[in-house]
Amino acid sequence: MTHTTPKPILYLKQNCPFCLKVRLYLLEAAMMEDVKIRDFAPGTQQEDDIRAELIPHLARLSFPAAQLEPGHYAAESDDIIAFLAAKSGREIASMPVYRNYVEGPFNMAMTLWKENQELKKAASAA
Ligand SMILES: N[C@@H](CCC(=O)N[C@@H](CS)C(=O)NCC(=O)O)C(=O)O
Repeated sequence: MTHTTPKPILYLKQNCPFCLKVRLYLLEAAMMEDVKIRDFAPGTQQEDDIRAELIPHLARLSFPAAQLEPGHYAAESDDIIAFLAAKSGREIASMPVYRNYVEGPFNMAMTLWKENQELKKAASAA
């Protein structure tokens, strides 16, 4: 990746499972120096400032979010990773740490979260 254009800016919430996908991709692809990370803890002034900065640029704000290129914003972890993968040329298929996280703990967390939502809905309807 050349640095003649500004580095992508990544907005990452601490301990967020979707943001961890992006962090793992960056680490395994050795891309930490190719991006600028704006990291924040939930409930802080830093979070309020980042939200105020991003809201005008995104139809729906969630984290991770990124300014991939000047004026080009994204707020889907898979879109952000696809952009980084295209820049790095690193195939996700050849990245065991990233894949183990996504296919293991990440998928498990998503499955349990969905099940929990359904159980809560069923319990409140009973
Ligand atoms: N589809 C999104 C989901 C991301 C998501 O739900 N992130 C949570 C943080 S863990 C979030 O942003 N929640 C709403 C918020 O903090 O405003 C992605 O894959 O990037």
